[in-house]
Amino acid sequence: MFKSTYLNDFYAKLSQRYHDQPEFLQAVEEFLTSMDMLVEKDPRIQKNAIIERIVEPERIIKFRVSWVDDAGNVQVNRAMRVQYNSAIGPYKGGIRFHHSVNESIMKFLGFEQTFKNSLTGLPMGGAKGGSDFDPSGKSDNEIMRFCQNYILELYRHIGPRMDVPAGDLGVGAREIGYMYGMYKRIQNEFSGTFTSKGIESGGSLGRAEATGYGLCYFVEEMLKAFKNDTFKDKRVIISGAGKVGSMAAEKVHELGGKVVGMSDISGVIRDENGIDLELIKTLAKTNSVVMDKYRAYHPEATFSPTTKDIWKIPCDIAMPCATQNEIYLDSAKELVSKGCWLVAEGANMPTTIEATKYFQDNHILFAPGKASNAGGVAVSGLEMTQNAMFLNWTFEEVDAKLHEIMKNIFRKCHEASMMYTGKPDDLVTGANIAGFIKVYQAMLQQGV
Ligand code: NDP
Ligand code: 2IT
Repeated sequence: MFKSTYLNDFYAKLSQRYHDQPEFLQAVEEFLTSMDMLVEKDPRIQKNAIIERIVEPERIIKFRVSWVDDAGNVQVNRAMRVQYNSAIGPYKGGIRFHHSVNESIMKFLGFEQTFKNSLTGLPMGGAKGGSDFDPSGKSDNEIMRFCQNYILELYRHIGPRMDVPAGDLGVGAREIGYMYGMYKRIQNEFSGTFTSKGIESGGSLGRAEATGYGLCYFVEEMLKAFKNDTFKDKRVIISGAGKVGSMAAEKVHELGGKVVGMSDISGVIRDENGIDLELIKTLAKTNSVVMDKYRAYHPEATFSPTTKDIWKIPCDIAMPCATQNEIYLDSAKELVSKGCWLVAEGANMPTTIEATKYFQDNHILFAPGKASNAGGVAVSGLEMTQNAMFLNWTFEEVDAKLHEIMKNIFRKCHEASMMYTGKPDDLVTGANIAGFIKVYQAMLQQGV
């Protein structure tokens, strides 16, 4: 599978040990493919067991969360925090609430977060946490009680210089507010231990927009470098109408592109006039799913209840912004056959390894999530800075810093791609190597 026998032996053992963790193995396999040329060139990697160490989380904390629902019944959920790597800064990464959360998913996310955070250039280690608690259909009070009980255990393991959680799938400013409120009560200090907080609670302006906007800034750099082009008049499709997808859509429209398809768990809307984002925002205030309600206001649009039908819509640019493994090989083929020529991941690992390879073999420009969706955690880093300094930057200041960080991430990936593959556009390899090097150097400096 890999050119290096050392990596082949290592991966064979890893896949035996973690045979029941497919998402984790997928993320590691993708990463190791980029390590092939590096381990050959630099024997210190093998000698210091850097790969063996970087692939194992430093610590996994697993716990039970018990809470009482509105009907008075006691409910039990499973939760964990994976503190992956602290070589370059305090553990940092989101919290996910979704029924699918398990150790495999938490580990793949924490692993990728380590390199993503390194790419931002800010001093943040990698982590991820979550629970199989599903906020959809729960009352506000139930969500508050769950979040408070979750923190009753997690508070011991986090802190502004230890581990700083944030939002992710199923966790937004409301959930962060309840968690931070409980944490603050227990610790009796306003330390900003969480990011993506509400603005009044010490959050940063621009954090809510950061992942989606950052994704578009990254794509702008790709368009400029590889096509001497811009978003103007490009047809874009975006899966997921959550925090990342909706903000990406907003920025695409602002930059002159047209979002012609969007999805959520209820299905896919295709609107050749451009998706009505104001309507989606209004519907989202009172509905957990919105796409199935869109046609009542825009009968000219079409709807499909099958989420993967989004990849059948002809487009120039596809932005998967929902969840892992949304684009399998069949959808990749569909996209390419309908004329898509750029894919940029807003979600974490939304493209399978086979689909990614298909895009690369067909010369589709491809932006890997650990680089293209790093804007969210980058502004989380800026939120930590503002909290530490006890001041607030304006939206324009934060957005300008985000823009600069995304340009830098693109430049690092582009340069590493050129240096290690001889190709300018292998951003998968570029992101893996550029993200790895800083963490690796810090691990060498700090000894075993
Ligand atoms: P949200 O919970 O805000 O939104 C997720 C969206 O995806 C919702 O619209 C949800 O629909 C939809 N969705 C979930 N599963 C599917 C599916 N199988 N098909 C179609 N739509 C689906 O999460 P975020 O926007 O925060 O996160 C989205 C992705 O981006 C995740 O992979 C996350 O890890 C990643 N990410 C998030 C960052 C952040 O700062 N928030 C930063 C970097 C990456 P519904 O509401 O109907 O369930
Ligand atoms: O996947 C991600 O980068 C996030 N969910 C954001 C993490 C953060 O700490 O802001």
